[in-house]
Amino acid sequence: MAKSNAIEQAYQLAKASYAKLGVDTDKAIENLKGIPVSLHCWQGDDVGGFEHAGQLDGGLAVTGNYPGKARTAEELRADADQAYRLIPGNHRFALHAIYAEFDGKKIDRNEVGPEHFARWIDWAKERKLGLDFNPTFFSHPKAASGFTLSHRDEGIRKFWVEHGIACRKIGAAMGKALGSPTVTNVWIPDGYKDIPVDRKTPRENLKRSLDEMFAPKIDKKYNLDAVEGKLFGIGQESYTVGSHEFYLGYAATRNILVCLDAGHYHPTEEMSDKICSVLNFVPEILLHVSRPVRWDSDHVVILSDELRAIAQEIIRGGYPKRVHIGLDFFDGSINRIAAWVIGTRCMIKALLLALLEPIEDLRKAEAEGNLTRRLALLEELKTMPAGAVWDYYCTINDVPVGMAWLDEAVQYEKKVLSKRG
Ligand code: RNT
Ligand code: ZN
Repeated sequence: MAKSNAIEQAYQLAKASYAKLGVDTDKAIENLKGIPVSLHCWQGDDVGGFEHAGQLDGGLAVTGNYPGKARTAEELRADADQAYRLIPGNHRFALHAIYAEFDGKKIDRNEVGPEHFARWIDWAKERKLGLDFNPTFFSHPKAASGFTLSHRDEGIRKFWVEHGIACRKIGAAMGKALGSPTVTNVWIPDGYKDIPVDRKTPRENLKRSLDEMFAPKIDKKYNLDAVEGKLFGIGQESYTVGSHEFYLGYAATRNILVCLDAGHYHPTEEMSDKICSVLNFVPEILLHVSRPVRWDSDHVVILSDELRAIAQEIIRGGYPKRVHIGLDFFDGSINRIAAWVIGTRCMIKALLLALLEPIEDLRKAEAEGNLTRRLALLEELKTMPAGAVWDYYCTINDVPVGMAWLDEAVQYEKKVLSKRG
């Protein structure tokens, strides 16, 4: 794509404006290139997967019936390819165990292996994408009771421990093949709809299961383990076994990653504020960037104040190497590729905005107690020409500028998605 003159000129003007504030836009762009975002495969097919063993459950719900969702791994890969063509930079892809390819064989969750992800790994390798992974502790007959790793039945509990171990090995195989560690994230749906009398036993079971699951040593060069807590789920309103306190304690004492999901807290609580808190106690974290609307609704991520705050915390804290940015939303009511693109472009934009702050100046003002300057500068920044820098970033990354990306997504919808019936 030829660099358009107007975009280049607008960029030069923006660069000069930012320079007056002491911000180097070229440097911001350089830094932005090095921050990958992990796109979640499950936006492409409403968390369906290819096992077709059962309905989506575990308190997860996708609403909307927009036509054209991916029905096979090939379709999902093609759709993801289309999304990546519209997203600037080099990124990652996050899979769930239910996206394995069994080629017609019947393979249960505890028997899944790297060979069932061979095509995904080849696909990622060709595109220089890193992969992340998730064991799937839902949509399965052995999860139908609402309990998995914390189950009181030893057989069921062990089954899920085996699934967890199998998935960590898959994560390691992915990380090894792609030369970049896979973050393998454990989220379980376990909990009660109504008030339990014994909150203790399931948590003790979960702790034991996790210890068994994480017992096989895997090189951190290949796989990083993460655990994701939650406040509540649909049908699990009264009690969540894997609460935040539980997992923070677990991750901190085991030196593994904790995953913070933006939709998993009380409605007035903000995930952004937790990043530098937990990084005092765990080596690295995984983020599930999502957008809760009144509940953990997993709306498509937009450039909200909270998204900006998340990016600011990562950049201001100097954490890009310790914070793995993953997305976690699913909307079946709009074009699913567009949903991926909107959410991911917003995440990248938020990072760019954070990189365009005169952070030393702001920090100095704060440290000196000059809170007037801090507020004035923060407000001034909101109307700086960041859009020109963003357009330029898209251009140098050979992806469409402005609304042109949507035209391409609509073309693909006409050519491909609408034929899916
Ligand atoms: C559920 C968790 C979990 C899932 C994905 C599909 O509340 O956020 O991360 O969304 O694993
Ligand atoms: Zn999540």
